[in-house]
Amino acid sequence: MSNKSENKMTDTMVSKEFDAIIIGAGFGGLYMLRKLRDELGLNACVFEKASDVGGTWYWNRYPGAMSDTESFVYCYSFDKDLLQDGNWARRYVHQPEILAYLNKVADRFELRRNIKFNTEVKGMHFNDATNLWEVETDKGDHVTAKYLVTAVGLLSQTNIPNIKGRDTFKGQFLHTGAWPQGVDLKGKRVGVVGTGSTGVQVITAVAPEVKHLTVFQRSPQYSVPARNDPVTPEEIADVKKQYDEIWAGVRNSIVAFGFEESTVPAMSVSEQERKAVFQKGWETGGGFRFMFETFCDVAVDPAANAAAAGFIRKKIAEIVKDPVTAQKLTPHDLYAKRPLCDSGYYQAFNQDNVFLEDLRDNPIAEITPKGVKMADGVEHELDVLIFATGFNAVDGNYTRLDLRGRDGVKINDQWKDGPTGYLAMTTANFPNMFMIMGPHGPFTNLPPSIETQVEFISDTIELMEKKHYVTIEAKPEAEKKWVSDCNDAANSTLFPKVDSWIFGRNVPGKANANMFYFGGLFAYRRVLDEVKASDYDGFVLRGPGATAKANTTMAAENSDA
Ligand code: FAD
Ligand code: NA7
Repeated sequence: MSNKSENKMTDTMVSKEFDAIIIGAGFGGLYMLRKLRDELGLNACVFEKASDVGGTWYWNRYPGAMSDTESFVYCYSFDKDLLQDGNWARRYVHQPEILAYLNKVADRFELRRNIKFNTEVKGMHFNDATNLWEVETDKGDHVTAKYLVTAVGLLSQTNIPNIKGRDTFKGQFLHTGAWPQGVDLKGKRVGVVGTGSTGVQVITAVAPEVKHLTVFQRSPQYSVPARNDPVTPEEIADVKKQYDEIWAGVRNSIVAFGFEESTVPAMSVSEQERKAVFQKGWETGGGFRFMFETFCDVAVDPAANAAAAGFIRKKIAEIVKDPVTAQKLTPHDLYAKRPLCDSGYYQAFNQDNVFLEDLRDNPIAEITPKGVKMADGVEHELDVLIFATGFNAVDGNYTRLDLRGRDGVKINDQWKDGPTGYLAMTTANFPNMFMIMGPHGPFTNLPPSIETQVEFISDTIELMEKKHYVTIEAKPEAEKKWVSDCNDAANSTLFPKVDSWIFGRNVPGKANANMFYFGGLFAYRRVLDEVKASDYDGFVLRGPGATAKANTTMAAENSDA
C-alpha cells in the first residue's frame, strides 16, 4: 500500500497517480475517504463539483428542506464518539443542521485536505493495458487510480422538464435541488411545479410568507403528519444510552428507519381495530412509520393498501375546507410511492393566498415571460417559478458522463434498457469501479445502507491489496441474477404498479426499470456476508493473488486470445 496520504489538495493537483479516486463528498464519499485514507492508508482523493461537502444537503437548500428519517438515525453510526457528540433540536433534522453535521464530520476527520472542490469529473476511462482508471475533470486534471469509487448520489442529478417556453420566463427560475443561497420569497408571487416529497415540503414552508402561491399539481399525494416536535436534552441522552441496541435494530430491519416494523397483516384485525391503528399512526407521525409500523402489508397487499389509502383520503376531506380543492388534492391510485409526511401540507390550501391548479384537468399550455399560461387561457403571473420536479434518479449522474469500462464499453450502452448493478456496488465490464448507492441497492433510510456499502467496498479493497489482486469485476451472470432477485422482490410489492422515480418513470424517455432492492437492509447485509464468505463468488478476481477459479478464467481468456 502506498504511503502518500499526506497529499494536500490545492487548486492544482499535487499528484497525478492515486490509489483511489472518489467522486462526491456527501455521506458516501466522506466516509469512503475516511476508510480508504485513514484505515487502509491509501493515497485517495475526492473530486466534488460543489464548493464544499454535504452532497444532497449542500444542494437542496430550499425552505422546508428536511430529512424525513428521524434525527437519531439520519447520521453515521461508524464512530461512537461522533454519535455521543450528536445533537438535534427536533424529531427530524432540517437541511442546515444536516449540512452542519457533515461539515463537522469533515472537520473532525480532516477530510477536506484530500477533497478537490469546485471540480466536476467529466470522463472516466478504464485502461485495459495498465488496469488503471483514467479520470478527467473540468479543471483540466488528468489523473489515474487503481480504484474508482462513484459516490455521486442517487437523488442528485436534477430533472428539469422541458415545458414549452420554460426558458422565456423573465422572473427568477429555481430548481429545489440546486437552490442558491439568499433567496427571499417574502411578499412575492410564487409558482411551484411538482408535489412530490420536495414539493410538499417547499409548499408548506413558503405558503405563510409569500404574497401568492400557485401550485401546479400533476399527481395528488398521500401524506401523513410528520409531527416534527421539539426534542428535550433528556430524550437525546436516552437515545445515546441505547445507541448500540438502536443501530443493531436498524441493521436487522427492512427499511432501517429506527422503529420496529409491524408483523401484523391489516386484514387480520377488525375494521374498527384497523382504523384505530391507522389513527395511532397518524398521531405518531412519519411516512415510513405509517406505511411499515402500522401493519406489515400496506405496501404489499391491495386490501391493506386500500384501507390505508382510504384512511388518508378521509383525512384530506376533513382538513381541506374547500370541497373542490379537497377533491383535486385527493389521490385515487395505490398508496405505493416513497411514503410522505408533512408539517401542514393539506392545511396550506386553506389559506387565501394559496391556489391549486390540477394539471390533469387544466394542463400547462406554456411558460411565458410573465408566468405560466394554462390550457384554459388563464395566465398566472409570477415573480418566482420553482420546479420541485425531482431527479433523474440513480443512474442520472452516470449516464451524463463519458464513462467507459473494459474494451471501451460505454455505460450508456450497457444501461440502455435501464441501469443494473451487482449488489448495487459494481457492474460487469467496469473493473475496480465501486458505486455507492448504484442501481439495485436497498430501499431504506440511506445512511445505514451507505455505511454498509462503504464498509463492503473498503473490506474488498483491503483484501485486494493484501493479496495483490489486480482487478475485481462482477460476473455478468451474477449481476443478472441479482437484478432478477431485485425485480422479484419489487414485484412482490405494490410499488411497481405506480409511476415514480423509483422505476425511472418520472423522466421522459428514460427506460422504465426497477432500480432498487426491496428485500430490506437485514437481508442485503446477509447477502454481502455470504459473498465475502464465499471468497467473492459472483466476482472475477485477477492478478497474482487470484484464486484457482479466477486464474482458470484468466487462462481460458489468454488461450482464447
Ligand atoms: P449525495 O449526497 O447526493 O452526494 C453526491 C455528491 O456527488 C454531490 O455533492 C455531487 O455534487 C457530487 N457529484 C456528482 N457527480 C459528480 C461529478 N461528476 N463530479 C464531481 N462531483 C460530482 N435519504 C434518507 O435516507 N432519508 C431522508 O429523509 C432523505 N431525504 C431527502 C430529501 C431530499 C430533498 C433529497 C434530495 C434526498 C433525500 N434523501 C434522504 C436521500 C439523500 O440523497 C441520501 O440520504 C444521502 O444524502 C445521499 O448521500 P450520497 O453521498 O450517496 O449522495
Ligand atoms: P419526485 O418525487 O420525483 O416529485 C416530482 C414532482 O414533480 C411530482 O409531483 C411530479 O409529478 C412533478 N413533475 C415532474 N415532471 C413534471 C412535469 N413535466 N409537469 C408537471 N409536474 C411534473 O421528486 P422529489 O424531489 O419531490 O422527491 C424525490 C426524492 O427525493 C424523495 O422521494 C425523497 O427521497 C427525496 P408526478 O408525480 O410525476 O405526476
